Amino acid sequence: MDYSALMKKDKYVANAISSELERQRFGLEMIPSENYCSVAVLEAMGSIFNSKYSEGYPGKRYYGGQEFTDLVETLATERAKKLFDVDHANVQPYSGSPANMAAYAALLKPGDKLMGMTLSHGGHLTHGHGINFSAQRYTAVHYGVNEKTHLIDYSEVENIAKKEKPKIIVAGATAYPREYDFKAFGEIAESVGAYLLADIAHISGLIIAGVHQSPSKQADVITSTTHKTLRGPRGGLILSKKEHAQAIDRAIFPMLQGGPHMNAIAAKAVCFKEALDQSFKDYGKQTVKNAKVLADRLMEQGLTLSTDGTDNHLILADVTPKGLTGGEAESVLDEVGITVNKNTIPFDKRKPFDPSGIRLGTPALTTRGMKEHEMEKIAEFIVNALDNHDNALIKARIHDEVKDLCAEFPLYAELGGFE
Ligand code: DSN
Repeated sequence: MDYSALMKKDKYVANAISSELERQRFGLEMIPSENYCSVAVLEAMGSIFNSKYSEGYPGKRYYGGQEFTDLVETLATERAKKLFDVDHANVQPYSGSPANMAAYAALLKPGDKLMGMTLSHGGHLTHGHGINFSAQRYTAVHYGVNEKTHLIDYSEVENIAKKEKPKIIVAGATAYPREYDFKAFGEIAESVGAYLLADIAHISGLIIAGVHQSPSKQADVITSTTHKTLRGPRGGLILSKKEHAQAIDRAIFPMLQGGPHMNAIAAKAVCFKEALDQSFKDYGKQTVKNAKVLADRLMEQGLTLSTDGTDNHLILADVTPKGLTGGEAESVLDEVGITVNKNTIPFDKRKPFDPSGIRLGTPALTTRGMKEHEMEKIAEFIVNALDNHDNALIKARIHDEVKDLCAEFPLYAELGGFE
């Protein structure tokens, strides 16, 4: 990509992008909801489709000049259906929260009961958190994880569902390190006459890779973002059974959104093409292998992990045994070029703004080409930095080692620089 026009027009923004590129190139990005999309995806995202309005759907738009928008939206939709083996796909959601909002709007009436995982155990704001539209427009009830194991206890989910009789059950989370049993969720939903919504935002890439089970047989509706393990542009996606197709499409447009972001849809089409390739399956498998090695090494070196490990791309670690809060650990790791996020751990005694844990993962590192050997090194960097959080010399040395490791796995070499 050539940034010459931007550099001429606005040096402040150009400098910010240039600095962010350096930060990404020479840091270890370990926030599990982040990834590096391809330059092809970036090119589609930054394309002239940005300018086009196209309210409606292919073949039925409210503006003229749609021959090429129809083409890319149809490509994206058909590829999404093939990838996830579903009847229907809507590629217009701006992101994951609007996708969930549309799924509820399609299936529920205001006041209906929605049952999702509680935020403090790993659920998402849109799964019925009190300050979110999902609890204000609907009646929210929750399930959580077991206090001892931190695992979803499906018999407990069933008991709550039987007692509460929700109209919809949401399966999915943002900080659950284990595989979901969608078959169990499906049976529970069916037994109480509820719809099942699978929010696979975090694990969609792992499902495509075949390392996690797909909810496509059980779920009425599936929502996802496209930028996490799926490694595409910022955006959302809704997949559904045929019988919900019309309600989903109407909920997105005209109920909740106006003009779809056609540049993002073009970029989603590219991302889905990449994900249909065998190399994406290999990527998903390696992401999980990497996370398992990282988890094992972190535990060997004294960190306590929620559920004692991981089945997916993410790890939830209690850092209080190292004498730090989650917020402090995030800052210490930032200082050595390792980016993670502070995170509540289930049954946390601390407050959400400075909880006991950190959440970290392997999607972005795996995209760079890092494997098990690098995960072992990174586990050492992390533990060493946390153990020596007040030793500036040791932290500076670790930061140098982080930069050296990053240099071995060049990022966005095709983008060049801002020279
Ligand atoms: N913000 C996302 C995450 O980090 O998991 C969830 O929407």
